[in-house]
Amino acid sequence: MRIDVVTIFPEYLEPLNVSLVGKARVRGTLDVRVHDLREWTHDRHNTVDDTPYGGGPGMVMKPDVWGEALDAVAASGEGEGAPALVVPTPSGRSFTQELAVELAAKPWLVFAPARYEGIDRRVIDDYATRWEVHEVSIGDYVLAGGEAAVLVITEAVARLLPGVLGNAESHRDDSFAPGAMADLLEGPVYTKPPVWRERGIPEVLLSGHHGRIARWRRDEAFRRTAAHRPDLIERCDPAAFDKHDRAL
Ligand code: 6GU
Repeated sequence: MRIDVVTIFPEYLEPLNVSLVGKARVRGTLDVRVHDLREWTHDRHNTVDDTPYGGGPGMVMKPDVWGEALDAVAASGEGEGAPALVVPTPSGRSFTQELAVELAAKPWLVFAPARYEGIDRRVIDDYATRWEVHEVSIGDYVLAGGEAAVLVITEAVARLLPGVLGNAESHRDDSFAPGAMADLLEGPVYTKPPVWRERGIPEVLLSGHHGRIARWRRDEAFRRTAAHRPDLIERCDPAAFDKHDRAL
């Protein structure tokens, strides 16, 4: 997969050199290219923003600069087809594991994170006539810019690429992964030593009884979900639990 990021803060994307995403880049699974938006300015001050039409606070990112930048990035991938454009914005649709899976299937993503009050609307409207465009929010809070969202989305997508996680099974019980545990958060996990600060391990985990262990994990996941995310309990399918238990 190829990922391009156009930003006025290229340094903000340095974490893409670290850990899972950094390793995927070194191995060639992921081709990440970070570009400074100001490369496509023409004035002495490298202006990327201007005052909003209709008045109001803040500044709006200029369409001409973004247009040149996105055209140049697209041209650098001649023959690869059109990329999917991802625009992080608090007014986008919610980023979910489902969208991460959808984006992980694309050969090429271009991220356009905004600062200030956002990008001139005509940019999104223009590219949407030729490219697939996803306006995405990573949660119900406001960040100073979309760069942190690019890090979040890239990590969620990269770990789904074939060969990036050491163990394909690692996906299976993920909170929000499809299957019998869909819509449940993961319960607690334990490792050695068996006693730490006088705290032991739940007996069932030492029993070697795989069916009982799976059932216990499901119950713990349910308990945790009810406590932290009652909204997810509403969505879950009791028939999936029965099927899960019959498989044990
Ligand atoms: Cl994607 N951008 C900004 N600026 N704020 C956010 C966000 C994105 N998602 C949630 N809050």
